[in-house]
Amino acid sequence: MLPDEPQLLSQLSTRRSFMAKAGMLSLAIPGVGGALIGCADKPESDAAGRTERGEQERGDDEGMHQSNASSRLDTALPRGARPSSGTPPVAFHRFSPELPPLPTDGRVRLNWHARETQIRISETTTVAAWTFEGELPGPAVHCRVGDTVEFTLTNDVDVPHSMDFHAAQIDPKTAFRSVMKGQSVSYTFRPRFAGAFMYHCGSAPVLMHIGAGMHGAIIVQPREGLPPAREFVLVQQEFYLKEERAGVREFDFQKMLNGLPDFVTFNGRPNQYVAAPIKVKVGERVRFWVVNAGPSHPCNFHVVGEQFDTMYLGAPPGSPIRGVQTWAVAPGGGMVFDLLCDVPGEFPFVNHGFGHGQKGGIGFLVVEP
Ligand SMILES: [Cu+2]
Repeated sequence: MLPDEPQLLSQLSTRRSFMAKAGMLSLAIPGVGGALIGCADKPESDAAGRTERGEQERGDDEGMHQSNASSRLDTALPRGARPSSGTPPVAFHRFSPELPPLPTDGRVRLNWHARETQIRISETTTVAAWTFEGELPGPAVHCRVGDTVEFTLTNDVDVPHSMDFHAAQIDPKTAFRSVMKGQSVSYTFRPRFAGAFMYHCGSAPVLMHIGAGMHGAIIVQPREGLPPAREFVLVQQEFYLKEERAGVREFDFQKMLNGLPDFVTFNGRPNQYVAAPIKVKVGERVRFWVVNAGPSHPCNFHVVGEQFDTMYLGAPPGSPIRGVQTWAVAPGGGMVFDLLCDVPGEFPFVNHGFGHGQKGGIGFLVVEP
């Protein structure tokens, strides 16, 4: 239960409590909740003026930039994202699993915003999400080993946020630091290894920021390429939600700690690829880039009626193993799964930890003749 605002204002005694209250008060102000501009698989391209690895910052400093490890600004966050007044929910839409195209010039320019967005994840459920670019999961990023990723995060809301790319090797204290409302952090990196990598907000408590929606996938192709395939990105996420209030369900930090999710999803909507399957043609090779955003449970990836022709333990095309039935993708991890669709039919892809498959971690791959 949240205290009323006069009570809040009487308690603005420390920076920590100030951040708690500011975060909650802001959500009652129309417009602060964040407008949607999200697009699931279309990175923006207007960042400019970057220098080299993680050394640049923008915006008002005032000692508010802190590494996540030492940040004490974020301890209010277990209260969760509240429904924001005046901001209509984002209508239900299928999250495209298609891998977006590679950049043509070896550079990916991402100018992203941290926003609070109400997102309808099923016919009956709208969640108050914390997002990158108003989407859940955030937009999929696609590049090659050695490409240059120029990234800027601007925080539009009062809760501090940050960005941690698992595909980067960079000083996290500088690059992955939290930024306050109206501030930005910029850094540049060049992925060293191919693979399916997670990105996420790393602000404390990380469990809340990942669990409330601030995560996604960066897919790094090897320079030498992989066999031609139909390529899809699946990000698994667990949802831990409070009861509905004013038509919206907030995220529940205590439930996250307890680890019994309400839903488990691929790309943020339970069962969405049951309702609208992924379709390919017989004879095609299908490649699933699977990232497990967690925050806490494995993704035991399996395709019913199929076997993985090849999967890669790391840095594809190195370390291939063949004939795999199921592989557990760890929270914070990602794996690449190839299968040859030489038999027509409807093939469920599931989290074979079936409690979680039952909670929404399932979809259909339809192989058409
Ligand atoms: Cu965050």
